[in-house]
Amino acid sequence: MSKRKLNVALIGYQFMGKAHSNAYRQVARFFDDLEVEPVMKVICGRNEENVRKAAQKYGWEEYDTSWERVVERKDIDLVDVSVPGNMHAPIAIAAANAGKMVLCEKPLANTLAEARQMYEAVQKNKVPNALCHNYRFAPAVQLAKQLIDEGRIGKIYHFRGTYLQDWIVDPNFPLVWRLQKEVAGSGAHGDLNAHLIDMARFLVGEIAEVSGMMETFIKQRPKLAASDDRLGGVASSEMGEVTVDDAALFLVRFENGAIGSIEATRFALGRKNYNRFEINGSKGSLVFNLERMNELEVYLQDDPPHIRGFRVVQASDSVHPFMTAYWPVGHIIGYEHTFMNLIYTMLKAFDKGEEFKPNFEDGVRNQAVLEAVDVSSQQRRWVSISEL
Ligand code: SOE
Repeated sequence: MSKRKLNVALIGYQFMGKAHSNAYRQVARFFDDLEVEPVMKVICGRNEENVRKAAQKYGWEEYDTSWERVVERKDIDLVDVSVPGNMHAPIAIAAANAGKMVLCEKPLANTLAEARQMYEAVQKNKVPNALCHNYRFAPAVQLAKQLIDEGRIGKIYHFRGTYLQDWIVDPNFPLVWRLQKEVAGSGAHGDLNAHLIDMARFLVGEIAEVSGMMETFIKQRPKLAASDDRLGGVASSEMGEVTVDDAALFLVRFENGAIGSIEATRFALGRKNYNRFEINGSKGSLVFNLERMNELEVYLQDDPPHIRGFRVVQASDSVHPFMTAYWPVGHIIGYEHTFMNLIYTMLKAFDKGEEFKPNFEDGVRNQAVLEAVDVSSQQRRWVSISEL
């Protein structure tokens, strides 16, 4: 069966550009039931030499250095925004105004005001929209959602989320864009807590109020001489100001009565990409940790008392979400597959004219929580999301 074509333009070619390119290239080869096939039309970036190399390496038909030109192209159906946060709003709004479908990297924007403008643009133009919180699409996380929806965990009392990394502990680590407020919006908070907020809302429900604190341990760093396509680069001898948080943690009260804690840091030595949550309910508990992303720990109070305990479910059987697309039972998947699963789900939804989640509305809700924590930390008080 020949598949319908959907022409994609990707803005950005670094870390996320690589992850998204891989997903577009592979998705239709794994998911047989996908009736639409993404065509990798054009990749866009400011540096011509780099974007030309990226086009060749990742398999894009063309490259361009002007996102303004790309979003206006008649032959483009979907614009994928995979650039630093300060450029999300202008590109996504222009794409929506040009009638394109839009996928945007997280966090949706650098401020709540920008996020709201982006949401308005997709609403006004009635364009399908998606937000790239890839961890929702790990099969073990989808299984957690299924168990909660089936009522197996009961009424949820606690969400405990920690996202721990250690890549900037060295004071000589250079001032990359992720450490500059005018580019990234915030530090560990928007980069990592955004994932946990999205996860908490996905699994537990809407957040009502927060009380938080944020800290920047290293206030000056060597300016960047040259960046690499990972997270770092080469330090220069000149120093510059770090204008974002290194760590941000907060307490949460959910609308449904559950309470929680959420913490992100880039200063937890030994923790590389420790994105973990624990949920405790009236009938059981769940634990997920990205560092062991194929597994979900499940505790069920209804088990016979003599064998009650956390069991480790490897979410890589054919009954688990997305897994039939890949390998025989037990042949596990990795980080890049979370993007494939997301893009598969998004393409399928867009093709059928159905809503995809998380979308820009979720982006606004996530952003409101991020901003409430910021206000709470500055004013040293509890902040209701409805205040913003
Ligand atoms: C770097 O902190 C980073 O790559 C984030 O930008 C991603 O969103 C997160 O998934 C992993 O860590």
